[in-house]
Amino acid sequence: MKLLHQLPPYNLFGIEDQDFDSAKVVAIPVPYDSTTSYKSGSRDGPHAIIEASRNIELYDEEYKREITDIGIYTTDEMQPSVNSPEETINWLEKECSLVIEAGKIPVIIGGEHSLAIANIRAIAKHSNDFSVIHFDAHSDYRDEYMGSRYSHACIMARAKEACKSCYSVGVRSIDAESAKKYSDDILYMKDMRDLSAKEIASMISKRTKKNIYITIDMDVLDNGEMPSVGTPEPNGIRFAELDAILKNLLMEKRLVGADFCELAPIPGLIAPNFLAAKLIFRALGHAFFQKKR
Ligand SMILES: [Mn+2]
Repeated sequence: MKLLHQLPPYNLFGIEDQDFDSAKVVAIPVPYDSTTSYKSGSRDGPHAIIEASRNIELYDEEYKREITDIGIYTTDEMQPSVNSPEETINWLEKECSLVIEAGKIPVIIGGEHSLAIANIRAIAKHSNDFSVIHFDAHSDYRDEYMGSRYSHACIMARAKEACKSCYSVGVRSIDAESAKKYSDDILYMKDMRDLSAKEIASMISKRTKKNIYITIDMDVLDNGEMPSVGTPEPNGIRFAELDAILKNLLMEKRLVGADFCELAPIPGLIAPNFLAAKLIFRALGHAFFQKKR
């Protein structure tokens, strides 16, 4: 029964009567943070993002469209395995594959960043004609961390195995070995300071294919705007700048999948949760409402 006066349904952006068949995007929330190395709590990220997203306006004043026009379907929250991180990733990879086989774009709402591996693997199995664009304060190129190859500190090492073309943006924390090996595939924060969003987007664009997978660790953002992360690294990128980079990038590229990870909500502090929800809103708007160049 539908109430006469009811709150928006519990899904991304609180979309009424969401419909899988007509959806272009399928969001999978995964409350999982088993391998988090410093401060845990990103398992509460999906709930906080969905809660906040039910309270933002559906209308995008820039594109003069409602986000519902895209067709977004949110699944129930995926249950992580308590057996091993690898099993959680395998389970999620299967879910993402089902989304791809249905002809839709899988978007993971994290949860810790290692979840990205599942989505990247699923997409790579269907086609390897894409690049991974990775926004993160950390390089995440360690082969193994704290005994696991599926740690959130290893996601780019795993991503690189599935997809040869990877490019990281906003990095300001890296170990010596990774720096030696992977610096060609990294746009460091220190080198972005004097560039405009347009220039940054064009640098990324030149290094990547037409089809792109976007993985966003919330800690790429500056701690002032985004304090709700497990491993905060100072001197990050501003929301407005990231928004503009994504806009310019998605003017040219085609989005094949995405994840938004590592929001670890701080009780009582809701602004970062809204920021994360709005970032997803903007990213999807840029991907679907822009005239492609
Ligand atoms: Mn990070």
